[in-house]
Amino acid sequence: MEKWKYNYSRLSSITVGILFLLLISNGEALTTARALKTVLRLSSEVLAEKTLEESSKSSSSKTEKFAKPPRLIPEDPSLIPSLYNYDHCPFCVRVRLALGFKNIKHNLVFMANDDVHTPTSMVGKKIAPIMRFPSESADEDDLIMMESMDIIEFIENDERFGPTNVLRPASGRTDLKEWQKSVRLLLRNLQRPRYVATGLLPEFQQIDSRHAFIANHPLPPFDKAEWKEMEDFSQQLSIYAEAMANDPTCMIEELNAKLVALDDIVYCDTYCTEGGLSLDDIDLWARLRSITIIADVEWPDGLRRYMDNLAELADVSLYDELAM
Ligand SMILES: N[C@@H](CCC(=O)N[C@@H](CS)C(=O)NCC(=O)O)C(=O)O
Repeated sequence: MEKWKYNYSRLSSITVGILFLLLISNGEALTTARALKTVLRLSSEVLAEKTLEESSKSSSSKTEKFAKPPRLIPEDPSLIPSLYNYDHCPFCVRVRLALGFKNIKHNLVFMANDDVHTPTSMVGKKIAPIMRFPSESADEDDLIMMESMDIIEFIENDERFGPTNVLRPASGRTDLKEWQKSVRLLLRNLQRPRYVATGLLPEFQQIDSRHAFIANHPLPPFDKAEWKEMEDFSQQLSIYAEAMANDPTCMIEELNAKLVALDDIVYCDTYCTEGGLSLDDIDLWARLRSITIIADVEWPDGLRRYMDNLAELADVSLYDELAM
């Protein structure tokens, strides 16, 4: 495992190298901004790695601060587990968060949204997330699991995946659930058209996958049955096109107010429920990540730090750079 660890001095020289390239290049502002962000991310990874080393040296007393376990990488790369997922899917993001918090190396397999064969061959239906844990012996089949919370429970309770039960259980708080419910339709209206319109998400790289998503995901006020009853696909397509063409200002103002209310009930900028990082964060952050695909949303400072801190801790990126 040691040889996979970042070497501090090597990473520093990479950072300096990227900064140098930035200084001598005449690249566009966007490219420069992105490269700078990469430099900053790499630098913060160096810091995180150092902090981790320091915290493992000092046997500090139990605090609410989450101690990320050391990187877990199987010696045999064929044993690295694979998560079959869609990038936009909050249930998939739950699993990515848990794997990230636990620092478990994994393969991310982004399925096309119209790919029925891959998930069906593993679990008998089209669904994501699906996790495949390769078997260690030739006589045994790989373990294939679906259901986000079952997968998380499995990796939280099995010592092969490092320290167990590093996340606190779900608190059962109803305010967070109610908040999520209160924005469900609003977010559906804003997020769904953007997922396909960016053309950048891995599951929507081809027209068939974008059309499969549109055919299966109604926009309010239509429900699933009304959507399916529509005469032809061009009707659904034009509703999506209209949703992108319409001015989103009113909906975004409503969302901004909702985020202010959420900011009040999120406990601090590293976890949402008093006591420490928990399954509440797995559920809430996975949903909130999707909001970052919407441009011009005003995030309250504390909530924004919560988003950024957990993105960094779990190594799951936000959508800010492709927001529209
Ligand atoms: N309860 C499941 C829900 C999974 C789920 O609904 N996934 C969606 C994607 S977000 C899905 O695969 N839907 C079927 C489809 O897209 O065809 C879990 O927590 O894993």
